[in-house]
Amino acid sequence: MRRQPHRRNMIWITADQMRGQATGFMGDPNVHTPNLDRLAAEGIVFPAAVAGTPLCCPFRGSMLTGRYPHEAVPGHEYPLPEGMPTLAQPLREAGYHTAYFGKWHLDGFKEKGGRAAMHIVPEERRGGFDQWLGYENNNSQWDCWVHGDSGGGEEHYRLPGYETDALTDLILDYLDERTKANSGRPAEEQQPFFTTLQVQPPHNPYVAPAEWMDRHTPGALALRPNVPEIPEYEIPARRQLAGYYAMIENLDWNIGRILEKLDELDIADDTHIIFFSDHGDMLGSHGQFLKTTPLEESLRIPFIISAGRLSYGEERGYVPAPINHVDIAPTTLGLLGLDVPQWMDGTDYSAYRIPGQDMAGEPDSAYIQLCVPTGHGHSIDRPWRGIVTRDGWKYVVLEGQPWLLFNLNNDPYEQVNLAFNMAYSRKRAELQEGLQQWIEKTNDSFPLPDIRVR
Ligand SMILES: [Ca+2]
Repeated sequence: MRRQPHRRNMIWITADQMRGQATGFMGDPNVHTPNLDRLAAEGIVFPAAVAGTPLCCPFRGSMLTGRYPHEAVPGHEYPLPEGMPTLAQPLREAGYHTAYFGKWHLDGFKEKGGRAAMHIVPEERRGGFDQWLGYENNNSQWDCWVHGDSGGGEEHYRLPGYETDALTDLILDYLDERTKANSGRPAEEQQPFFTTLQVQPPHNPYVAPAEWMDRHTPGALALRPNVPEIPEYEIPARRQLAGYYAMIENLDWNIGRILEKLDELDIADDTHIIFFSDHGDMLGSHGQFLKTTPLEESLRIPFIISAGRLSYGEERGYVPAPINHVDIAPTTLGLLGLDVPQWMDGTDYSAYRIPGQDMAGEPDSAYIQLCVPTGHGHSIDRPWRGIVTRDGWKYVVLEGQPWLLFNLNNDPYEQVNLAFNMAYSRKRAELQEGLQQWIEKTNDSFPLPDIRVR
């Protein structure tokens, strides 16, 4: 017999810098992702999902707190504010066992002070999870150190082999342990769990095990049409993409190992899986690399709500809502049948997955921001604010200045900027009105441009 929804388990699988376009089910011709395709086919896909701030630390702060970056983690190497509750709190109050594995990047460690992979996040700054084994930041997939406590006291060691494979091994062990802890107990006494696998691939450096690297040849890749045919951009784009796709295929294989384990332990039916990334990667589109820009390759993330096994009792299909970073925690609680605390700003989208439930209070747009520029090369050098609408428009402003206006319905590669086109001044005013509402609603502040037509 199926357990009550609130007793189901939850696994988040989170990639780093994996853009939303780079999967088989989204039509990328260069990559084979059979396990992600299976999750997508059996679950709910949000093709319009966005990283409200396309940058690690702010995204992760919002992911765990359901609050916008300006109220949580505004910029690169900013810490999660002292004492701020995370998703772990309502989960633990509801009796969940909670465990976090992998990349954290929320302790405010400054990379110029040494290698963040060797930084030990203090126990009281691990977000309130029962178990926590991970690292602040790594960027070296063959030399991945973890620090923390996976149940047997503090430990610090170098993971064997490739990061994604080794972190997945930790999750597989955890699934074994939780199943063992519940074995022999009646269903109502079994403790459900929340766990997450947070891997850094396909973040640069673009390196995967040889078995995966062998599958991709830079010159044979089909580039997005917005990668300029200029050697300075095209050559590095091809070289990076070959490794990028290898890393994604390796991650996909590891997701397959998790699905097999859930089957083996007979908990596939009882386990929700949410797959997403913290932002994308430009990889040569518009002659740009990496992130922090609101362009599609940086902003758009994969987002799937699925389960360990196909369930005919749940909704499937594609949902056009621009689900955002702040919505992940509320949606997680909603899927588990738990109340969303007042301090979370995001929207619970679980009704799209749960049969017989209707969405209420769904916004018609997502609020996107870069509060604090990183100062890194290949990044945007000033703050911006913007809005992405459910009906396919994107509008972004710099301080006191319009910047970008795209109709994604007919221009998915963002080749025509309408921000200064008089024919679209009314659309621009409408979108700026929506943007202003977001700024007010979220207690943000930003000098909007004067866009009155003279
Ligand atoms: Ca990241």
